[in-house]
Amino acid sequence: MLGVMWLAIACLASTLYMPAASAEDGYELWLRYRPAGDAHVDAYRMRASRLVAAAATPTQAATRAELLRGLEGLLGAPPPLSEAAAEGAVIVGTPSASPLIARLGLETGDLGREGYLIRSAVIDGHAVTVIAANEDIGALYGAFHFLRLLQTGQSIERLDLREAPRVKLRVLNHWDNLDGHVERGYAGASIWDWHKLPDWRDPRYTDYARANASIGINGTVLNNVNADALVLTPMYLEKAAALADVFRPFGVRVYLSARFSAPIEIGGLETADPLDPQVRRWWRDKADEIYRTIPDFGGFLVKANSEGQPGPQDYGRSHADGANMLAEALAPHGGTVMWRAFVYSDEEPDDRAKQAYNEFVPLDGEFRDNVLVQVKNGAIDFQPREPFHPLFGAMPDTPLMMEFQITKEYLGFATHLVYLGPMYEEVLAADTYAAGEGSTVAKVVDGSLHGYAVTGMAGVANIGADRNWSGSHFDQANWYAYGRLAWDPRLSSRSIAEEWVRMTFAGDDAFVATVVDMMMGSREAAVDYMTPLGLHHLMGRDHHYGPGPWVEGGPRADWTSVYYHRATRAGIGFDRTASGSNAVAQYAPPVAREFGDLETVPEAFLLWFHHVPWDYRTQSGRPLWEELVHRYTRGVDYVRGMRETWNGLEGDIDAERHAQVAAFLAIQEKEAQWWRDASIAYFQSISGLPLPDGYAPPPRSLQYYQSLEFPHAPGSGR
Ligand code: GCW
Repeated sequence: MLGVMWLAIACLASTLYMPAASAEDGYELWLRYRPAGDAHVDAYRMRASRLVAAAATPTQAATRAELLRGLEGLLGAPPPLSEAAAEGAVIVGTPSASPLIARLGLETGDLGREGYLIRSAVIDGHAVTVIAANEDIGALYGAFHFLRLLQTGQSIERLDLREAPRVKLRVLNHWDNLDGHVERGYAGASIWDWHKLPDWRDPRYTDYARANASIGINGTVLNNVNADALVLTPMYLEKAAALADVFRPFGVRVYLSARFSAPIEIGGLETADPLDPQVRRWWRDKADEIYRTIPDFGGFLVKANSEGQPGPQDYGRSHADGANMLAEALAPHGGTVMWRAFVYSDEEPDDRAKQAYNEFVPLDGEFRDNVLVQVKNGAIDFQPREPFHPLFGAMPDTPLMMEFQITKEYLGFATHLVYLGPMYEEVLAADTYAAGEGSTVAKVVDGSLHGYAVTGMAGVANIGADRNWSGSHFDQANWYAYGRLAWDPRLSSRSIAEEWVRMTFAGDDAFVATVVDMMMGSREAAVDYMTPLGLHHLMGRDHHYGPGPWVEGGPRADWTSVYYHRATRAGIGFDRTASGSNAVAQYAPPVAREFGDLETVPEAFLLWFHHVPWDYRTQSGRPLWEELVHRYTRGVDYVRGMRETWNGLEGDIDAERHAQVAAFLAIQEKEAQWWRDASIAYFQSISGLPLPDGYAPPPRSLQYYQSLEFPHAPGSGR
């Protein structure tokens, strides 16, 4: 009796004090599957009354499990499984695994390996929904799409959807070191627990793969491009293989960053010269060994002869020589080399923005078929805004893949709410004019412009061991948007944001519209309070936290701010026209003309391409100096507005996430103000001009802002 009582008390205590089983800590990302709104539940229940889904392969099992989990969450109970068609059944699979789907004789030829269709159909007189694909992985992607329809409150009647990815390799790049530090990571330590691998496979790895599959990401580079050769030793390959096993059912392949000098460091050779037969042999043997351990290994990502990394130029060879050697080793196994074009040298006096183009364009057509050249979206380095990289469109015979940064190295780390969708969209929609009007960057990347056989997009991950994965709730949207755009670079960032808000926070239409509007303006606001009018690379030295427009001196000019803004008493901006570095000439003639002419250059790129006097009249009619101050101030105002808006949404979502976002917005406002004040104080000290009327002066002296130090800012390179 006493025992029973104790049990009862214990149960009561546990219901009272146990944290809610599904704490709103962000762990579930956009896969929360909370109950669908009343308006839809009945219709959804009728259309998803049972599930016909095989589970004979790991991918099929994952697909079935996800549908059961999702439908249970959304509709209150998992639908019963069945083998036969029945009214309202959801039938998922491939013609070879599902006799019901085979009977429909669907046209799936154009869907490829990863595509799918979702269609309302009638089988044996029963209205059903079919999710069909050629391969299991396509069916999994289709299942996630179907769940997304429910999560976003859309109708599932009369469906007729066909989807296939427009880009083949949709890859995350983790800049994770083997010691757990994440370079430019703001979400805690690396999620890879190398020390406990391969024996301990954290369940989190499965959720990572699910999340990626839900947005179509099909590859992951596990380690930093500033690579440690150790990752290629047997001990680490075993660990990588364990991760590959977890990811495989979800269609996510493992890649590794390869250090070019690995043959010396772990192979005992005297050289890493790509034309040396022993070196070539070493890489071939290494590739064979890797594929014995990881049969579906994706390939290598390489940062060579960039920022001190070893590379083929150490031996007087070209990037093509280096890439082709690795490509040759991987080719028998179907692997790919992703060779980065992020190269620049302090020994090269030319404008840093021009160097990648100068080095790579002459190599067009010299790379093996299984090499992609991976190009950052802009020519400098993931700045809040950059014009598209001039390499896009300039290498018709070499597949170029896009490299976006998801982690916000230059956009406020984890605490600033900056939705990057509009930035990605702006770059993808930019017209290179490489083959006449309409030659957008998206068409270069998806291969349609030059007929590339392989295509790819990479995103530098913002994922870490933080419970919410990305360091903040809103940074999850950037992971999401990257994945969706890698699948289809033509999507609109607004529609992606809408989907994400509905899935992540739910809420009614008014809530969604308010939050989406807030997100859509957030990137422009960051540009305003950090680097308006085409300014760039003005952040604190090394850690890149906060403003540092005064940064000068040090090991190399192109790591300073003064190199980029070139402000003097007379004016400001980097002259990249014919009278300056002539970087504009790297663009196709119509673009070069547009950017090179003060009359036509978009104001957003004014100081990227032109050096102009402080009294230069901008489009608003304000002189440049006043326009700068105006934009810095406007950026801070936008953040203040986001704070107010968000505070007004209290009660619309769970208190837990609301509170953290509110707290982070307060940090953002403080830091936006800091960026504005410090930048104005600095540029005023150069221009010598009075502050325009109506603008608050910086509250502290320039010396104060310059004296701030942040020795332990997260994410530093090492
Ligand atoms: O953005 C810069 C970063 C470095 C990074 C480098 C690169 C991995 O500041 O931390 O190194 O670019 O992309 O290689």
